[in-house]
Amino acid sequence: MSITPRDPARPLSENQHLLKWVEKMAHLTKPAAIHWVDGSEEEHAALCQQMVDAGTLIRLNQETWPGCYYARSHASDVARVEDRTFICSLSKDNAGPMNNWEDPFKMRKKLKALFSGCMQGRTMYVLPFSMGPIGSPMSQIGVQLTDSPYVVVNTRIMARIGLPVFKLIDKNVKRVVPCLHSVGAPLAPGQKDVAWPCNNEKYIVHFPESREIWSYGSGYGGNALLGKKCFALRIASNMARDEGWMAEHMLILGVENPQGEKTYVAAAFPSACGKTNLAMLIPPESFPGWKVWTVGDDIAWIKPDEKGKLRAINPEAGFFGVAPGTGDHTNPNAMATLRRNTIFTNVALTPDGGVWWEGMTETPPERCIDWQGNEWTPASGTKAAHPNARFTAPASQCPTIDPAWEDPNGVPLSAIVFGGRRAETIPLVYQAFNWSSGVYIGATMGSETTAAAGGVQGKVRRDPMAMLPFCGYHMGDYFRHWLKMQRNLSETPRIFHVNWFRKDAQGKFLWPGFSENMRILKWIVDRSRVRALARETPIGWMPRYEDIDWTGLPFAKETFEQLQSFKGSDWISEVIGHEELFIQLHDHLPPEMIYERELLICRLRFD
Ligand code: TSX
Ligand code: MN
Repeated sequence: MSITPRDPARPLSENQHLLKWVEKMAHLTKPAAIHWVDGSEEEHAALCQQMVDAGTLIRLNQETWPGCYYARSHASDVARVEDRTFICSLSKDNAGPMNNWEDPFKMRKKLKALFSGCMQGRTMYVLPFSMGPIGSPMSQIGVQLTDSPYVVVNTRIMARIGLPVFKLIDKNVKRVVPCLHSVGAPLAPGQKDVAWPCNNEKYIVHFPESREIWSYGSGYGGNALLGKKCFALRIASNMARDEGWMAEHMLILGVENPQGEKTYVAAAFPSACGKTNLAMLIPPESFPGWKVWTVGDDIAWIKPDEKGKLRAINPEAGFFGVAPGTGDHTNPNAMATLRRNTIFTNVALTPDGGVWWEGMTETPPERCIDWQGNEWTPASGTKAAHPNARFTAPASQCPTIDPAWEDPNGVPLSAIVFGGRRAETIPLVYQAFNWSSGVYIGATMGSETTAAAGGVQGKVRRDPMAMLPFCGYHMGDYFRHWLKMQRNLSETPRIFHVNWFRKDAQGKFLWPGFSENMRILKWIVDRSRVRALARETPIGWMPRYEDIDWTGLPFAKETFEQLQSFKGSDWISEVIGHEELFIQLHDHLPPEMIYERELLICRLRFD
């Protein structure tokens, strides 16, 4: 008996809104075929085979890299395009000064012209996805129409997709966020496709009031995997403000002590601070019985429960991590996670059908094919992998994945950590006095641009709560929302600031970082449980030398004191930097931010 394969053109939903929208968008974009994504293993295998045949994917050596594939993007399509990202709220004021804005009516007109016939010769996939565990009260649902099969197989890792989501949609309990995506490369009849179709003109557009996403011209990362930054941060931050919860650019981890007690911490860092490394931290050997569990590495949705305590879910199901710099020395858990069922993009390909990137091993391979498809040797003088090369890996494969990572009610949050890359001025760790001073610390956080990111080396860029590129409305209103959250809480998480990147006068890192960050995490966890173990300083609570567990690490008290030191004069310039940000936001800035700044100035001693 043979089983007839299902006809992918047959709708998998009976939801009339969805059916009508799909029809309307197909009429606009003119695809050659429509494929309703069921999320099955067979469908996944067929899509991968189709992309291997088309040259979009290379199947890696299945002995050494089971279930893994490799993709090279077009050289012009390698990262999110912030200058092409728009928040099209009805009023410009609502988008705020940190976002690009365009009149939604004008933008719709522009998009309709761009999307008109843009899927000709391609298949339009109807890809349903749940951000968060299927059916969790904290989850949200979207449907992405896309002409990129690469997006489909990546979203299968990054979100929950397919039949169970269509089932939810047919129950009609939650509003569906419509997401339209095209690589913007229609094919004329008989025209041969390229390995990575995309368009030079790119638009990543959000309509916050109608909760829609339209993305055109890119097939890469956050531009194309619309559930991630577009939905889970920019649209969700609007939903969260309206509904009394928070959509944050934060990792979530659980610290377990030798008594088996678990404390959950969320942390926001700008890029290039090692968020994924912290989420997967392995405690030093001198911390027997301590364990760090991973809940998520990028996004947290946080909501008060009926007792007034904050609980958090990771809306994602996978890690879309930066490959370069990830290795057995920096993050063995990430390395174990990506050993199978992973899609690699823009890394290098080794002769034995494996992958390599800078920082993966100490010694580079003798030769490989670089991310642009050229022969590469260590003598080439170029990077084998693109600095923004990525792995897309299932979170379930992480050795330290938290047993509660898919708990529909989330995990209870005891601490929130902000951080940045700062060679000077900012101590290794300090704790905010209270919620509003913590919001001030998050609002004013900044990070030094690294040469790798293409910026000027060493200039502080303010990145409030690491949300600068991801807040879907006015940053001043976002601070107000943070402050207001306290009113619905019986207990607020403690707020901290860390800086793993402080340097001495010779430019040497003062702090070993990585596993040793466990010592700081332990203090954070202790401080979240009890009020002892700290002293009050003008900028916040700080551990004394003896408040840190130094077991197994001979660490000089003088170095620690250097790490924790702060100079009034440095901090005055720092506060002037805060002021520059506030001026930009002035007409929406909550008064609390001004008062916190004034209090900070008054507490600082001028020297
Ligand atoms: O991820 C990092 N973390 C967090 C780890 C849990 N990185 C890498 C940042 C780039 C993404 C770090 N880099 C950290 C850190 O704590 N600290 C540093 C700086 C540093 C680099 C190297 C050494 C010490 C500090 N030492 C040696 O190389 C021997
Ligand atoms: Mn991120």
